[in-house]
Amino acid sequence: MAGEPQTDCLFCKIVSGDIPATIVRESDTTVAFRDINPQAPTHVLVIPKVHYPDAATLAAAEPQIAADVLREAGAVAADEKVDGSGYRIILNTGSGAGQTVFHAHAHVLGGRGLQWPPG
Ligand code: DGP
Repeated sequence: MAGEPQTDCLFCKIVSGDIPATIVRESDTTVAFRDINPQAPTHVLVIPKVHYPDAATLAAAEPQIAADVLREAGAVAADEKVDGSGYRIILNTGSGAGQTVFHAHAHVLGGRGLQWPPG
């Protein structure tokens, strides 16, 4: 059922603690942890504790939790002190856009110059 933990979902297992991660922040509704394959000095993933396959689906079903994800992404940037120099929040949506884990997540990237447009 939408929103329920999925037994085959990697990020649900990080939420439950069954798979370890370097957690940098947690709120009632979200967890933020370092990406296993960082693309910048700061590369943190912010995920909702509830399972939805992507950010748009999350926002449609649980708009407050989607807002929580964005708020926490900003808080990560402040914690990491990349908010002053600029950072990027990325919501890859669909395999054609590079999404590989189908549990909604926001990438927070910073700590280096970021090119536009992204590849
Ligand atoms: P995306 O490509 O947008 O679906 O991003 C998924 C990210 O998840 C990718 O940058 C790598 C990261 N990732 C995959 N497996 C793990 C894991 O087991 N632990 C952590 N911390 N990150 C992971």
